[in-house]
Amino acid sequence: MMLLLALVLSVATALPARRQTQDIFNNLDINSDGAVTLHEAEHQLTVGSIFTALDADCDGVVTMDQVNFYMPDMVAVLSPLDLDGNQSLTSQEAQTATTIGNIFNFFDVNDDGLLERPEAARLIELITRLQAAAAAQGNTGCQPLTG
Ligand SMILES: [Ca+2]
Ligand SMILES: [Ca+2]
Ligand SMILES: [Ca+2]
Repeated sequence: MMLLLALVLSVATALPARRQTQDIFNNLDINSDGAVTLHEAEHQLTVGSIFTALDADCDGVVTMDQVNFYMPDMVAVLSPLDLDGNQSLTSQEAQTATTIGNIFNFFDVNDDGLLERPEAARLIELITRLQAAAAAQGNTGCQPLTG
C-alpha cells in the first residue's frame, strides 16, 4: 500500500493524467493481465491507505463535500461509513465500517470480480484528482495517521 501511495504522490505533479493512471493501474495489476482482481487489490491497498489518499489536506478527515466535488457516485459508498452522521469521515469510521472488498465491489460495475481498466481508472482518477488539488494548494502529501 505504501508503494501505491508513494507512486501517487510522486507522479501527481510530474505526469499527464492519462500516464499517471496507466502507471498506477500497472502497479495494481500484478500479473499484467489487464484486470485487477480483489486479491491484487488487497495486496496493494487497504481501507486506511485509500482514506489517507483521499484526505489530501492531511487533517485526518474526509468531508463528503470533497468527495462530492470530485466524484458524486462515491458519496453513496462513503456516506454509510459516516457513523456519527456529521458529513465527514474519520480514518477510524472508514476502517470500522468498510473493507477493501466493499470498495472493490463498488468499482466492479459489471460484477465479474475483476476491475478492468475503465473500472480501476475511476478509483485512480478520484485519488489523483484529490492529490492534484492538494498539490495545487501547496500541500505535497502527508504521513499516514497511525491507528
Ligand atoms: Ca491482474
Ligand atoms: Ca463522521
Ligand atoms: Ca469488472
